[in-house]
Amino acid sequence: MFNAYYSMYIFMSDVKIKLEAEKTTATLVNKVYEKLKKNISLYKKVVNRPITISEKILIGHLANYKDIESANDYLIPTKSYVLLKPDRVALQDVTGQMTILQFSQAGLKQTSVPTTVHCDHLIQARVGSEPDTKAALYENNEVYQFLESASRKYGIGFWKPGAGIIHQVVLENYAFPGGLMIGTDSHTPNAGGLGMIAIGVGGLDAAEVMAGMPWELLYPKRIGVYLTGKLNGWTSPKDIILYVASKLTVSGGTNAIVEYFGPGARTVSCTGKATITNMGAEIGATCSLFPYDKTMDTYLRATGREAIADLANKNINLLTQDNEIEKEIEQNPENALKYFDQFIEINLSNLEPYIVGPHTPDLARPISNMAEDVKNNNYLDTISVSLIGSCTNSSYEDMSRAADIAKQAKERGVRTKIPLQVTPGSEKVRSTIERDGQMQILKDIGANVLANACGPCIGQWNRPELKKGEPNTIVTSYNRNFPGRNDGRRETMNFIGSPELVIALALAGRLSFNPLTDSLIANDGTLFKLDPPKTAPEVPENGFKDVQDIYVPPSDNPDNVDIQINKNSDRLQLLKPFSKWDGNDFDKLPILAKVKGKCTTDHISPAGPWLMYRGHLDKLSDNLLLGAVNAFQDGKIGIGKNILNSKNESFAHIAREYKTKSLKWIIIGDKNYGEGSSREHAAMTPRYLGCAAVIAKSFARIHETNLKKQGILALTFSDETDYEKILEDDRISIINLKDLKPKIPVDCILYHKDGTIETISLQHSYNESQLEWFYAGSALNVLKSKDEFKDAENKLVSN
Ligand code: MIC
Ligand code: SF4
Repeated sequence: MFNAYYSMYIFMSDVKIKLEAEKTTATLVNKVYEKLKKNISLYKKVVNRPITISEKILIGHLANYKDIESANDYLIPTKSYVLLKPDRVALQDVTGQMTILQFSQAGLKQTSVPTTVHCDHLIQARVGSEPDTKAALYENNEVYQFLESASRKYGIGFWKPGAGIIHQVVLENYAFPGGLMIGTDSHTPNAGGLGMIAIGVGGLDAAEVMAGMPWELLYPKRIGVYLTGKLNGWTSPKDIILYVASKLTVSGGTNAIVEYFGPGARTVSCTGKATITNMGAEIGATCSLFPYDKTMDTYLRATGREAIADLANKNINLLTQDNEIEKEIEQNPENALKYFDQFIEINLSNLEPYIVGPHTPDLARPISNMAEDVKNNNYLDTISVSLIGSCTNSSYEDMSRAADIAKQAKERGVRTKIPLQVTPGSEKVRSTIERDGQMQILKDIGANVLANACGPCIGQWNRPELKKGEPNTIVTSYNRNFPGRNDGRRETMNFIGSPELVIALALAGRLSFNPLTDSLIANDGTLFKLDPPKTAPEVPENGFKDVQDIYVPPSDNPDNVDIQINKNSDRLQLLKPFSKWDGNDFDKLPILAKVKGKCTTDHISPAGPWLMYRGHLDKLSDNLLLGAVNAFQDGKIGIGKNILNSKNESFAHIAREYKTKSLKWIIIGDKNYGEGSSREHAAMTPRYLGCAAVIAKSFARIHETNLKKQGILALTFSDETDYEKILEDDRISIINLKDLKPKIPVDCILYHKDGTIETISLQHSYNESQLEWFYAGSALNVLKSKDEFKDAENKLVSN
């Protein structure tokens, strides 16, 4: 369906299928297991204790074997940086543009690591799947052409628009137990459902790995989640992660790997596990994962990867934690602290369905408390739109359970009271549920099917029916619900639950409905209660439908492929290197913004209509801090005081003016600054407009790395209360920059308007090599100065 449109707009000459470099072949997996075996056996001798699954996979991917010998000193959780060799890189179409632009600067002919690009974020939800995909192909033609030609040239697998959302397509085709993958999207940990350590990173991290360099990670601590019992009734895998999020909060997983295990874990389907690990991003975890088990075997076989399933079964000891750990915890849960820094136990048999929101994914309550919460908080009870699907919850099992609820309604002549939008995660699932009837049942109760893409999850959602500023409630089975996230409107309140719960709420049309206790009215006027959804098949009984023509392999004539960027393009712009540090301290710099409260990457560099400029740094920079709440001005959003004229103007406008005057500036952040996505644009746009430093109470992991990589000094207050000392007209100096050293605090002087001066102390987490990024102006400048890349010729030119 999509392909006809696709070929109308995208040239596809000289596509010849030969290279398999981008695939996860059994040979590759075997090689990974051989290395795991060797490294783990040495590590066990060194630490002399049973080890967990994340330890096994990380140790098995260390870049330097000799580091294992000194593991007791070298691998200190949250203290040591380790160098790893990932097996794969996954890119999506909006972060992938910058990644490829940066990779091209290394001047290599091909990527060194299997890589794929997925066109999912740029399709706007307007009417429905076909017209929306067609419109996206037309509107984004230039970007798709760039991504496709670069993929074919550099040996990257290219998944066309309509093929599906990155994390689903990766799960169906590339993820494998025991592997290590990085992806330029924060929900890359979705692949943890298939036993892989999969971590979201900024584009430059990915570009470096594609260029063959090792990848650096702060060695994570471990959070163990021990599952017993079995999900039943209305409770689904989604409720496990919503419950965990409520316990750990949006920053509780920072620099931690969350390991799920125990008898309960083995009862959750592979795709259900992926829902849980996907949403680990919402607690800021480095990643989450499950040990290998039968459900993964089932999923691998159903997706045509029998050889990998066989290999995994043969190497099961490498892919599961040592048996002693679970046994010891069974005897006494306190033993968990021998292996984990934090421990949570959940009896799935007692877990209730949860609903979280609005505006933050850790504001959770069991559905039984929702009605009261609606009353107490004056939430708008009437729901405007319900949405299911996304990268988080669109598996065959999810759709089957959602369809089970829909069927009960259909049998009583009931349709949803409000619009129901379905965004399938992949063409494989979409076409299979079309064949098997689930989609038809959903349509029968009123569902509209959107493209296999991110759409309303990332602000690519056109809602002309909604008046400007109109408060409204939506319910989704997605993962994020920051203000402005879904439709660009801060007044929209997004509540998140499982797909089956969302369908139930859509039938009732109100948030306070509890399907476990409340009744609906049938077409004949009688009252009825919905039965809990029946257990659904983990994978389709008749196999997944085979889907053709959604993928373009790398060219076997890469030298003949040209990648062109039009120099007048407003979508793509070649990157100019950021200038290196000029050797001077930051002297009396103004504060562009002091941000109050939550400041996610969606607040710093919003998505929605801005997604189209993700390959054009200059244009994109106009969205700088659009959603940030100004701490100085009673919660004003996106605007602040321009010190050059004392007027209130948008942050982006002020920053541009400072830039023209060569005046650098500073951002002050609150807690967990940069929470959420992996978009390095939230570091590149401030850098481009002259940001020298961000000083925050704390940072989210990916964003902190992105700031460092792009050459912005990322600092935290030694004493959080110093945040209060910073006033609107202050000038800030950060001194002794030439002497920055790992673990040594940095001095900062506040010059207040009334003439008083205060000195405060700041911390940082740079190691020696990261400090080089700051001095060189960016990590990319460091990469380009390395011997192997020095003479490299950038293959990209504007015409
Ligand atoms: C998101 O869910 O916020 C995104 C859009 O997928 C981002 C990536 C991006 O901003 O391009 C993410 O999660 O990293
Ligand atoms: Fe796309 Fe939403 Fe998933 Fe991000 S969270 S990859 S925007 S579907």
